[in-house]
Amino acid sequence: MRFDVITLFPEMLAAVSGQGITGRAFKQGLWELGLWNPREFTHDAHRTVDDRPYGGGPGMVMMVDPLEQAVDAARAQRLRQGPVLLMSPRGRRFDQPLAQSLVDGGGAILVCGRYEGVDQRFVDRCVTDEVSMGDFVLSGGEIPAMAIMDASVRLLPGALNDAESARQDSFNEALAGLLDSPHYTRPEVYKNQRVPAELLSGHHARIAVWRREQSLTLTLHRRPDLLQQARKAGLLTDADERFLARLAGSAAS
Ligand code: 9WO
Repeated sequence: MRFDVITLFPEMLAAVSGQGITGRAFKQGLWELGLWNPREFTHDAHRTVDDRPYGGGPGMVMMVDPLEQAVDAARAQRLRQGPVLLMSPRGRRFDQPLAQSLVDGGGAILVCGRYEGVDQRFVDRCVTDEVSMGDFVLSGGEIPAMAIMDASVRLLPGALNDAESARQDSFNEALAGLLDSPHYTRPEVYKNQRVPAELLSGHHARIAVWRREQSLTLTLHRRPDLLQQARKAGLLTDADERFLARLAGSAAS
């Protein structure tokens, strides 16, 4: 897998290639990172990458030519071409299936805008999809690009150790169905707050039931859409439905 990132701030991307799970996978050679600064593809003395917007308005717009040349240079280094994704709140919402499809396709070219945005002709000429992390505005696309790479690299075979893989499996289950139950570690009592007795019982079956019920309660309250999805996917057992009916009953009274 290979990601190529088009960015005016390539140093930012060291956070993903240099540290943690993604950094370890990078050192193992499981994925490659190409960094392309549009400033390196300018030809004027000031190395200009932005200019004032036609029609007026605040701020500056990234110019089409340095961006297109950076994408072309990235393409020339790629064996499998893959999509060219622009980080933008106007785009398709990023999710786990999109991360998996990037892994399956061998990666992508990720374009990070700065200033007020990029010249639309660059979008029309080079961008295959716009991708959003959610309904908020950032100062640039670099952090969304890092999120995409983090989510993708974790899915590569060999990127996670055994403990991390077990955790990933339960997270995938949670994404397909329910939110994760709460976690506790030492101490048993912190400022009068106890760890739930069920988790200290040592009864594996009882612990599993408690966690499942916590997940169901949390998902019902915070993400009823996910609960409905899980129901439709046939992920809820008869015991789950009985527990949810009991919850609905006690909430009504
Ligand atoms: C900003 C914007 C705001 C409202 C509607 C559309 C928009 N597009 C952009 C945009 O592409 N901005 C560029 C990248 C330049 C300014 C900083 N950028 C950015 C990307 N801000 N926020 C994002 C972003 C990307 C993905 N998910 C959430 C936010």
